[in-house]
Amino acid sequence: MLSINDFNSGMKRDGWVIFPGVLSAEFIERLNADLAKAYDICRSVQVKNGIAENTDGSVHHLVGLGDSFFELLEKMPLWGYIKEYFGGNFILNSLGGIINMPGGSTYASNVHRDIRTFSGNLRLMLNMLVMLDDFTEENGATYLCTGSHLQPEKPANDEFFTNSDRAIGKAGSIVLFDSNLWHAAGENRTKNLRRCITPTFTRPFIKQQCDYPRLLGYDYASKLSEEMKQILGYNSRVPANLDEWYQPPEKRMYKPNQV
Ligand SMILES: O=C(O)CCC(=O)C(=O)O
Repeated sequence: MLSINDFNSGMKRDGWVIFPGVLSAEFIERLNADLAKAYDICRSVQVKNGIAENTDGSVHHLVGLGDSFFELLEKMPLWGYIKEYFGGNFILNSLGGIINMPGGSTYASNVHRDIRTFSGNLRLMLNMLVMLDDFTEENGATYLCTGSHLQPEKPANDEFFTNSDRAIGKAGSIVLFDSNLWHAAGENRTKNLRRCITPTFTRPFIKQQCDYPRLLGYDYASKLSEEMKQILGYNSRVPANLDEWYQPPEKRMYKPNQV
């Protein structure tokens, strides 16, 4: 595993690092089986709500859509690096995935970054990309514009696609990248799917893309480890009335150490 020093210098200089071979083949198989079921569920809502066109191959909010996604968070060996990146506590901002289909493209194929406001050296958000298939140039390995986490303006497409590196790795590898980094999914020129899970993390004071504690229910906290409560956002909830607000520190919805 990467040393913390190498992680820090890679993130600072390049804006991204890769951890090869983090997940086992057996676990990847279960993640892929759950991803297929989750896709059917997400797709039916995308179609029902009239947003089918640009969302093909995308899944969102996998919390609660399969046991293996929970297990991914419970067993994740990279929390220490992520805490180092933020310099303290952090939470899950979103838990989605991309099924890059042969010849297909999603909104993730456009050059983009996942934080709307460029935050420069202020670290507000981090992307994770969990490879569920081998990522190759042919099947659309993600383009990562190395060093562009320091660049507020979007690069022109030709400059971006000429100069970017590719996130090439075996299934089970994990990439972490600064959310200021410009990136895009590549084109899948093979006959097979190229799948990944794409969690994002933020400092705890930033709104989650979906309110996971409310999705799971506040009572669900009793089933969770301290670490999972932290990551899912149970320590940084927003009180909705005076009774929830006036509480001793240990019972507060927004705990004192969520800076
Ligand atoms: O699927 C990919 O290669 C890119 C994923 C992506 O753009 C994202 O996670 O924001």
